[in-house]
Amino acid sequence: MKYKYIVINKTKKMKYLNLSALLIVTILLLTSCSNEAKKTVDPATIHTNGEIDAELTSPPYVPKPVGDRSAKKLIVKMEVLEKEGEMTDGVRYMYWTFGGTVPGSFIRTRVGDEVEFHLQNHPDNKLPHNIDLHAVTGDGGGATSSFVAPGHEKVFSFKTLNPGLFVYHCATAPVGMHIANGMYGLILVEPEGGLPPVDKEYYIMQGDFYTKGKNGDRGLQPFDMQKAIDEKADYVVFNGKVGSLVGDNAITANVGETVRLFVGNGGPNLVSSFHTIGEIFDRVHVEGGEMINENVQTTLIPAGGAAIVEFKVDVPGTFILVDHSIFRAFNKGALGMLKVEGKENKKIYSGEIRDGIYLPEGPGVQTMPSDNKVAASDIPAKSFDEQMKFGKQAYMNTCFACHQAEGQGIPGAFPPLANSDYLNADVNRAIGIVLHGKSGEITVNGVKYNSVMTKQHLSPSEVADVLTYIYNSWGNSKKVVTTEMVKKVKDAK
Ligand code: HEC
Ligand SMILES: [Cu+2]
Repeated sequence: MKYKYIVINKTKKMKYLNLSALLIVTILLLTSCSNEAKKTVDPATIHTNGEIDAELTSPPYVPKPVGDRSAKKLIVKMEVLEKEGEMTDGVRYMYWTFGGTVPGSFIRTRVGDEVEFHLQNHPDNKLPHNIDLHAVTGDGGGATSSFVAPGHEKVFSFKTLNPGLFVYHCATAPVGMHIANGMYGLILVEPEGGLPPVDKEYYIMQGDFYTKGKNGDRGLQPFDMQKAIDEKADYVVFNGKVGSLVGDNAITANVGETVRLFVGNGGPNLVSSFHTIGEIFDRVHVEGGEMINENVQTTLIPAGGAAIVEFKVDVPGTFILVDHSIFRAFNKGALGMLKVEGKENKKIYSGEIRDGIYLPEGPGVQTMPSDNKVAASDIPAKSFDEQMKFGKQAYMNTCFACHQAEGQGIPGAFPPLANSDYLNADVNRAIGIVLHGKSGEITVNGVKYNSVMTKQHLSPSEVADVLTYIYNSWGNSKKVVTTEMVKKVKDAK
């Protein structure tokens, strides 16, 4: 305001001002005025008119946009449920949830809403809980007013003053443990008039989990406090479990549509480097706030923070969502999929134009003898169950990236291992492929592949385990492969 005053005085004195300079000053004045006008509306003074029940949704879905509705009293009824769920195949976990899911139900509000929050702790629960919403201006973000024992309900209310995407979480001691068990979610506060409309909106939230057993160890896995303190996560996942956004659970869009992802990070510990393979984020609401960055490859999402990413999908394909701290994606679960259908556009992406084999150092590259280090881990598995367990781990660590979680492969690129006639026809040939790699044309279930699988760095017992796992999964012929069989093939070469 002061600045504007000085400018006006000066312009009055300068009588020789030409028309164009005057015009520029006028434009400057107008823009500074409108900027100021926007900021001077105090959200605390926005009147609410009427009362509605909030629509709450489970991930990956979000409630309807607020559009241009006026500010209202918004009733949110959120139930805390402690319930067992599946972290990944064969691994169970006791989740603590807001609304029965991890992350918790999505809450959608607009600036100036008066949110009447009912936190209900189910009578079957064992522990008290509360809620700290980062969208709240007030003591503890609501936590101090919402501490609630099983079988009780607490009510408090707050006015949404700042637009943005905010994390909410339980803040009951030990706070880290409540968060680590899944007690977090997102609340969106839309600006006056709502966010610009898009075609598809989804809700994704990353979290890190700490289990007594190692990644993949079966059974009901208790929370491991020491690993959580050491920040050594066994699982890093989107939406509470491995594979929550993979295969049939993938999120979808059609070519030409605009997509908006509300991405949060519950932590408790790890920061996410959120990235979509084969897409560039056209717009990112940095940290979920008002600042917009454009043309972003990877956006950082702090623990207890969020981002809104928006992009148009131009070509069909499966776009992989990852935490680009990439071992988390391929080894700990932080991997999802966006499936886009529609017409190809060869100008934007050609697909494969030519397929030639490129081996500058000759085939030796693929058959390099491995060093002695593997020998140490080469302890033969004892029982069939152990072979299956170790085999699955080896599969998820080395084969999964290409042959996929259910051995289904990727059409045109990686042949299936599920129900594979090629695999089942010749066990020694299969052992050879894993030991030495494979190139040249092969036909699997009637489909031709002509690609390269590089040599896999596995010890003989690991090869035996992974093949036993594959042969005894997904409709294959149930062979058991022993370390001796692998050694025989190895020595024959
Ligand atoms: C980098 C990608 C990649 C990885 C990792 C990979 N493979 Fe392959 N695999 C391929 C490709 C490509 C082919 C086809 C090769 C060809 O066309 O000659 C193939 C073929 C095969 C085949 C024979 C074809 C069939 O479908 O039955 C078997 C068996 C196989 N792989 C097993 C494995 C196992 C076991 C692992 C993990 C230890 C593994 N692969 C890891 C890419 C990969
Ligand atoms: Cu809690």
